[in-house]
Amino acid sequence: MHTKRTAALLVCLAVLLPYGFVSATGVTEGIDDASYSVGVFVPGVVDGSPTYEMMVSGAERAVSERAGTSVTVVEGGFDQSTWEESLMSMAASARYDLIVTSNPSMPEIAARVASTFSGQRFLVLDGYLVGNGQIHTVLFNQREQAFLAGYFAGLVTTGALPDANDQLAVGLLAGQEYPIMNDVMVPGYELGARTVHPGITVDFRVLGNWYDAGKAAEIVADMVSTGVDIVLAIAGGGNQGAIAAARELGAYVIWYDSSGYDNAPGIVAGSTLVRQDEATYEAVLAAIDGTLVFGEARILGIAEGAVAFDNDHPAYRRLVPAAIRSEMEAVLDRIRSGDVTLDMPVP
Ligand code: RBF
Repeated sequence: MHTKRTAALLVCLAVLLPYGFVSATGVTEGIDDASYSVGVFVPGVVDGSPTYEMMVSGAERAVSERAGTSVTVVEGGFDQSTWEESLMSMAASARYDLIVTSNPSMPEIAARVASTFSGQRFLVLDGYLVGNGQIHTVLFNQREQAFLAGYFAGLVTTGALPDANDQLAVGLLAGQEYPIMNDVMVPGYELGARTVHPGITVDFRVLGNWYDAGKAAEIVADMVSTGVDIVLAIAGGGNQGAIAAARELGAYVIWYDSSGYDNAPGIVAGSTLVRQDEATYEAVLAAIDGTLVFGEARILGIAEGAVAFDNDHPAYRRLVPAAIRSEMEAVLDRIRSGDVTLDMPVP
């Protein structure tokens, strides 16, 4: 029990504590011994990766709305073999009430760390794990999302835009292969494109990392030289290379997770959306307020407003004719009404 003297001392300390604090591993905003401390572990780097940018902004927004809470962002870098050790160190520090992270490989890694540190709780976005009482996961319906991208690619390659050629080939550039990419996203993209025209082929290429824009540009240039006129870019920092090649060679790019038109108006022709910022914001607030259910795994899609196609941006409206914009609206309605069903397989 606190005496009056220790209570007075605590008030003094709270007043004296510095606001804003830079650690060796990341940037902390707010006071260091906050009543609720959130650690964001980025498996990669934030800059250039839409899902990570949204995770960080969502966590920051949640913390800004609850007095006495703080957030620390730790970038794990591109050497995936070090991620588990970094996450172990974060848990071992006992600094974080909640560790937030994102990508389909993280639930398994978080589960191993959780079994070592039984008091540590995790929120994993863009991943799926049900029944672990220390972990809450939120996955987006990537079959719906990839289908929307493929449908738009199909409309473009069949002649919707001026730089489309007369071949029925569309591209997908991925940073690396992983089960959801190979089993859900590539087939979802293909299904979307072939719903527009059954003769469309998908040229699927793998960059081999999430940062090399130079190599991405070479790969996309090669795709374009074989007849591809639109490429879905899911390659983190590599996406900038896809844009550069498309600009030089007269092709188009589809952005995947956040609105991408401002990256290259007229080149980024379409953009699917996932509301990872909202999902992170809401789940972190719930965790702070004590209402987030650990052990639960959610899948959010078009019906929940968590997956969408950005058909409002001025650059999109300028480039894409009204008839094609209407076709995108119509396919979204068909999915919403259940006329087209694209269930996300449970990983
Ligand atoms: N997406 C990125 O944009 N940047 C990354 O650095 C990144 N790293 C990933 C690492 C692994 C091991 C896996 C499985 C996926 C990664 N992704 C990355 C893909 C990301 O989780 C998501 O599937 C795509 O961004 C599409 O939403």
